[in-house]
Amino acid sequence: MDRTFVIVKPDGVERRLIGEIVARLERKQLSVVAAELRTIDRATAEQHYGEHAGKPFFNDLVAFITRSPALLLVIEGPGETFKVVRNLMGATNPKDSAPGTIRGDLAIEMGENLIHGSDSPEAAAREIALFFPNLA
Ligand code: DAT
Ligand code: MG
Repeated sequence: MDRTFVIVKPDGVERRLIGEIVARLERKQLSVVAAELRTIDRATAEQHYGEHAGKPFFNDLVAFITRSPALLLVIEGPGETFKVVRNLMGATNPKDSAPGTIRGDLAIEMGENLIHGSDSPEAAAREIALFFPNLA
């Protein structure tokens, strides 16, 4: 089995969309293998989004992801799980995300796009290790 890392971001928790978002992953036959509701600390957020350090939106991004609890998830599927999740998420900017996707159906602003999913197997391994260091 193959794992990826997902965050239901603070806007998703605040809007009471945890069930909706997790249901979409489960309906696809993906499994939740670890879950924690946690307010992400600033240092972890800066490490997680390190690829965006220095970009004009970086400070707003870190402030957003740390503002209230987020649901951290390790998701398992039969293969290419990161890609399956990315397809369910939809494009980064919800104004471009296709209907039928999580962002396409439920979000409208780039800064409040509900869900994070690792963008490669390497990112999945790195992010799972960052957020769930005790997971086998
Ligand atoms: P994704 O979340 O689809 O992997 P990303 O890794 O490129 O997208 O960016 C991380 C988050 O940063 C994204 O979900 C929303 C925000 N973001 C990305 N590009 C942005 C931009 N040009 N302006 C404002 N926020 C942006
Ligand atoms: Mg990304």
